[in-house]
Amino acid sequence: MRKNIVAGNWKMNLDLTEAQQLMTQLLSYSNNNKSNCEIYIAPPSIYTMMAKDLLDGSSIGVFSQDVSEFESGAYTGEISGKMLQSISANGSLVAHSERRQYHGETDSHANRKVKMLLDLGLTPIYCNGETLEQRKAGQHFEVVKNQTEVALFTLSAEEIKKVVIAYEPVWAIGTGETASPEQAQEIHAHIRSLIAAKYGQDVADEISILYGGSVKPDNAKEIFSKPDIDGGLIGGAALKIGDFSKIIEGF
Ligand code: G2H
Repeated sequence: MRKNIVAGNWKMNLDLTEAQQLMTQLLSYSNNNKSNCEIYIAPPSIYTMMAKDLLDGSSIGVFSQDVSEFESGAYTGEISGKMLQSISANGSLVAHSERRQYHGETDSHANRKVKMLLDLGLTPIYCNGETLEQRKAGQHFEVVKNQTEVALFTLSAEEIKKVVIAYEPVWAIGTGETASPEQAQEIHAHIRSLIAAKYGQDVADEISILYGGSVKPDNAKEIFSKPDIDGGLIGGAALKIGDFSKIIEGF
């Protein structure tokens, strides 16, 4: 059956000393952790290799926060999938709403990035979700459908099974505003039903769909208890070991 996952998206936070300290804390935490989920972190790219080194031999996987859609070449500031593969990173977030908002990323970009990661044997965590305006206009089901179809539905069944999806309503990101567990569950079930309609229920049942958007220690357990919510993509609360570990223990 599908995996439970808690992934920490550190975004553009922490200096070197703070990042090292948090990785060391995560390492000792993971040695004693008995929770029923996989744990990943996505630190800023400058710390990705350090994370691989410090967490070597632990159960914590390392992701990039973004990856180029291109293989190599004159793309200043970008990181390629092959580079991630060469440091044995697990994969990359793709199309996080902050990449969409500040860097013009679309689901067509996401589609190419997802395919490129899969071809390299890496795991994409593909992010989608509606804005506040779209939710207020009652368009959230349609928006998420379009996003999912454009980004993922060119994949084969074998490929899409390896994708992790993170539903992150934009209005709940870093705002302290969380989708209720019921609101999140209905979109997760919707995404799974879209995949089931295209690829079959067996394929849909294998895909982990994470919720992201102001997940905190006090709401994680209830969110994770929903049948179609297989974990969380955690931002602010992933920056403190106490908060992150309590969220993990929501499983
Ligand atoms: C959503 C989430 C992590 P936060 O962006 O991807 O961040 O938990 O701070 O809302």
